[in-house]
Amino acid sequence: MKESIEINIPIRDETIAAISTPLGESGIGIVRMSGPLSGVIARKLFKPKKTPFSFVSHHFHYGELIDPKNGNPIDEVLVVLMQAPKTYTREDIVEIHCHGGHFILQKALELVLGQGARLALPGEFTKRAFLNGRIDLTQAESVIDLIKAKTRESLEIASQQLRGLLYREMASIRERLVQHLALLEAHIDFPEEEIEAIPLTEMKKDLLNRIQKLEEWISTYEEGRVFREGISCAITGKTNVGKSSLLNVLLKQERAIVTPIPGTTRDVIEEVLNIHGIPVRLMDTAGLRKAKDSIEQEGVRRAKERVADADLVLLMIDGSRGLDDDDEEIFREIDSKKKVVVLNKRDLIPKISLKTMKDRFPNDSIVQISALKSEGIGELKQAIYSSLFHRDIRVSPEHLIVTNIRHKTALSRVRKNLKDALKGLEEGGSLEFIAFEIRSALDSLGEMVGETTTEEILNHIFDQFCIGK
Ligand SMILES: Nc1nc2c(ncn2[C@@H]2O[C@H](COP(=O)(O)OP(=O)(O)OP(=O)(O)O)[C@@H](O)[C@H]2O)c(=O)[nH]1
Ligand SMILES: [Mg+2]
Repeated sequence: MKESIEINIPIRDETIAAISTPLGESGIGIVRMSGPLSGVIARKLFKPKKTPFSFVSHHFHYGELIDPKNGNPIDEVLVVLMQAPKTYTREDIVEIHCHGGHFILQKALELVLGQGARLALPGEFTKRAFLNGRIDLTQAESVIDLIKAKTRESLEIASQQLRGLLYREMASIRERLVQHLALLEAHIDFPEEEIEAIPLTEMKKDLLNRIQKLEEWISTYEEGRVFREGISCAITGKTNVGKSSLLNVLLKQERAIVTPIPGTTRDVIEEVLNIHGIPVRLMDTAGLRKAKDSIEQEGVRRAKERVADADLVLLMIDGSRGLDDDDEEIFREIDSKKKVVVLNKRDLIPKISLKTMKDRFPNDSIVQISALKSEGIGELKQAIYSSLFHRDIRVSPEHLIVTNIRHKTALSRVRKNLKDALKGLEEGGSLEFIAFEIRSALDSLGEMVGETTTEEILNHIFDQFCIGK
């Protein structure tokens, strides 16, 4: 996709190895190696079933994993050797597919390390794929997102980034900016020479187009972030209003204890659920009131802490009881939070009208539900979704969505540079100034795709990976 690049890199002639599947009991588990020694090590540890034998690249081979010290078999395995450059890292890769036991995998890894490989750092396989120029930095980042995706939508966004959508869009901007810059610099360096005049109208038009595109992408970030990272959502309200019942209804399981006794929930109960593609970390918390004992006091303290940190609050009110001072105090406390008001127990005779609530919360959505009878739940989910998005966002393979703050920041810088360059063109500013802005925009784009990214930023990105990826 792009030329291999020179950055201050760790020694890549080392062969790295790791267990690439999760630890625990499973049908198979994989130890993976990457680097020049991979093939040599595989030959020492693998006893093929069929002889004579030689590895065919990218093919599975059946046999035994043996301890080279004594020839003792460790496990029945499949081994695949993938010769560079058509591999994940563009280096020689070997995968040893063992049975998925913790001990077997540890033993296999030990044998591999004993033959001269070293343990891979988190994300080091993907980092090599990046450093060897197989993928750009935005694609490398999408690998983490892909692994961590919790809904179809977050997976789709990560996958479009892995396929290089963001990279290609950036490449297209860079290509044009480089052309503009070349023209500007020619005029700066050789003002006397007879060179092609700068097509000012065309350059202005192009910059304007690019700025509009950038704006469109930047504006997807709010939504993109929500899909990628999900949100935290705390249910709060007085005791006995039905918070735990709501958690259970949303999860479709009896997760939290529900009783008619006020003050039932003490600890925060947390579960993730998918609401129209958004991973929502839902928290049931202790009911807020003057706590009767120190356990409840701690519960109330934790509840308030979670409510303060939550991205969204579900403020729950028992519609079959009137409002009192305790409700008012809670209303005041969460006044500034983004919230959905949930008027529960609509199966009972109402004591609070919808109108009263609308007057009290003119800017928030209000939903009437019955957690007991599981009524109004679809409406509540829709209200949660709408409270996060100002518009309906399409998650599709072609529609670029920015989910990463690093990308958003870079795109915003580029937009600023291009706006200043355009202003310079319109107001007859100096060519040096316009060239400077375009060069700065190119720098930001280079940093975004990883061509001029500092080691510190790279480490920060790859540290988020798991070992073996
Ligand atoms: N009629 C009716 N009763 C409900 C409804 N939702 C919850 N309840 C009842 O209200 C009581 C309290 O429910 P919980 O879900 O434990 O309430 P909570 O807000 O978690 O209470 P604390 O944990 O004590 O703060 C239980 O007896 C529930 O069955 C509802 O929609 N209608
Ligand atoms: Mg409860």
